[in-house]
Amino acid sequence: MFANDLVFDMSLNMFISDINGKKIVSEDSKKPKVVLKGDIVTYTIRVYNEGHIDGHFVKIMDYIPSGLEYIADNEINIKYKWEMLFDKRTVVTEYLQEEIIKPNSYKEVQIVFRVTEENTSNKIIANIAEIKSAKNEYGLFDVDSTPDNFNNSEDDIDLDRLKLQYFDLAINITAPKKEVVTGEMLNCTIRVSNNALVSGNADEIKVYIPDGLKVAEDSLTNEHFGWKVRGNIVITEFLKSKNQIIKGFDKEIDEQPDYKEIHIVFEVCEPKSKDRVVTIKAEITKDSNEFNLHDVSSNDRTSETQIRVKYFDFALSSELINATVITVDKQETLEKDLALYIEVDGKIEARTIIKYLYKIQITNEGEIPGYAKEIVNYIPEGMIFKKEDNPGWEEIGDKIILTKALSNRLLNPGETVEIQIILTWDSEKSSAGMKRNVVELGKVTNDSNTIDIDSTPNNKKNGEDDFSFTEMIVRNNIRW
Ligand SMILES: [Ca+2]
Ligand SMILES: [Ca+2]
Ligand SMILES: [Ca+2]
Ligand SMILES: [Ca+2]
Repeated sequence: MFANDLVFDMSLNMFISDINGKKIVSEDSKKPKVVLKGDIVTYTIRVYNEGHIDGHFVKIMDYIPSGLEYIADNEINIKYKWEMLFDKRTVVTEYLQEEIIKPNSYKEVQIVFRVTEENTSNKIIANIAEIKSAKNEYGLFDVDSTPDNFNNSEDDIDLDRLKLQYFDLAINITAPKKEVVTGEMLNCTIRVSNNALVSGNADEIKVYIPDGLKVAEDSLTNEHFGWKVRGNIVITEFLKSKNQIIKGFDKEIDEQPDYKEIHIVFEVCEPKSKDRVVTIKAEITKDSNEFNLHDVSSNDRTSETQIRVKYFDFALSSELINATVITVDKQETLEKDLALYIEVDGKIEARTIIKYLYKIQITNEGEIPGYAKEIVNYIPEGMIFKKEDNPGWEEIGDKIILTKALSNRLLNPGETVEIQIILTWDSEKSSAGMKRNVVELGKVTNDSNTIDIDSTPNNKKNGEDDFSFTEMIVRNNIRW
C-alpha cells in the first residue's frame, strides 16, 4: 500500500425509514415527511467508509430537535445503545464501537422519536446526526470532515425533515352589492377554503338571519344547497358530502388554496334598525378531516358582510303665498304675512271675497325615486273649494279634496316639486275666525314598495313630515 493511498474518509447519511411501523419509501428523500403529534418516527443512520483504510471506534451523535421526544424504553433505541447526554438535547451511541467499517461499505444504526409538536402549524422538524468520533490504525484525520463540530457543509453530518400536519378552514361570505332596496333578492356567496395540508369538509355552515333579510322562499338556489331555516339561523350540510371535500393546501405545490362555494338567496325586507345596516354572518359550525384534527385558527371560521337597505322618504310642506281680497269696488293682493290676518268690513252690502293661494311642495328626502300619487287637502270650516280655480283637484268628500296631478311625475332623491291650490272665503257664505288648512300626502309609491321611513300617508297625523297646515285669521269687523 502506497503512502498516498492512506486516505481516511468516513461520511454519514441519515433518513427517515419508518413512521408508526410503516416503512417509508420516498423518491425524493429530502422532501419532508408529513406527521401528526404522537407519531413514532424511526431514523436510519449509516456511516460509510469512502476512504481506503478501515474505520474503527465509530461513535454517532443525534441532536434532538424541539418537537421530538427521545423514547428511552423503545426497543430499537435499547438495541442500538443510545445514551442521553447531560444536556438532554443530545444522544450518543457507541453501538459501532466494536465494528470495523471496511472501505466501500457501511454500518448502520437506528433511532426512534415520538412527535410532540402540536398539530397547529406546518412547522418543519429537522433531526440531525453527526459522527462524534472515528478512528483508524494509522492515527489519520478524516480527509474532509471533523467529528463533533456541527458543520453542515461536511460529509459526516446529515439531517432529515418532518412536517407537521394541521387543519385550517376559512369561510368568507360576500354580497353581490352593498346597497339594496326592500323586496330585492340578494344572492350571497359563501366560500370555504382550505389553508392547511390536511384535506377536509365543512360539514355544517350556519348563517345568522339578520333583521332586514329573510331567506327567499321558493328559491331554486336555496333548495339546491339544502338550506334549512331554524328560527333565526339557516343551516346547510351541503359541503358534508364526499365530493365536496376541500383538498389540502401545500404551499410548495399549489398556487392557491382549494375551496368550495355555495350560495344563499335572501329577500330584503324593511329593517327595524335606524341605520338600516344589515350584517350577514356565516360560520363553519362543523367540520371533519381524516385525522380528526381541530382547526388551528378559530377567527376565520366566521365571516361577516354588511349591506345597507336604502330608505324612502317623501315629505310635504305647504304655505300661504298670498290672499286676494275682492270687494265691490276694489281688488287687492296681500302678500304672505299680511294675508295671514285679514279684517273685512262686516256690513252686508260690503260683500268681500278672499282668494287664498297656497303652494304645496313635495320633496324626496330619501334615497329611492318615487311618486306622490295623491295629495289630500282638508278644507277649513267655512271655506269654499271652487273647481274652476283648481282644475287638477277633485272633491272626494265633505271638505276633502284630492289631486293626482303628480301621479306620473317621478321624483328623484333630492328633488322637489310644487303644486298650488286656491281656496275661497266669501262673506256671504263663510264665517269669520281662525281657519286651518291641512294638506297631507294621500298616497306614495316606489318600485320596491319600500315604506316611508318616518311618515304614513293619509293618516292625518300632525307631526309627521308628510303633514302640513297653515292657519289664517279672518276678522269680520262689524261696523253698523
Ligand atoms: Ca469525511
Ligand atoms: Ca463534522
Ligand atoms: Ca316622510
Ligand atoms: Ca302622514
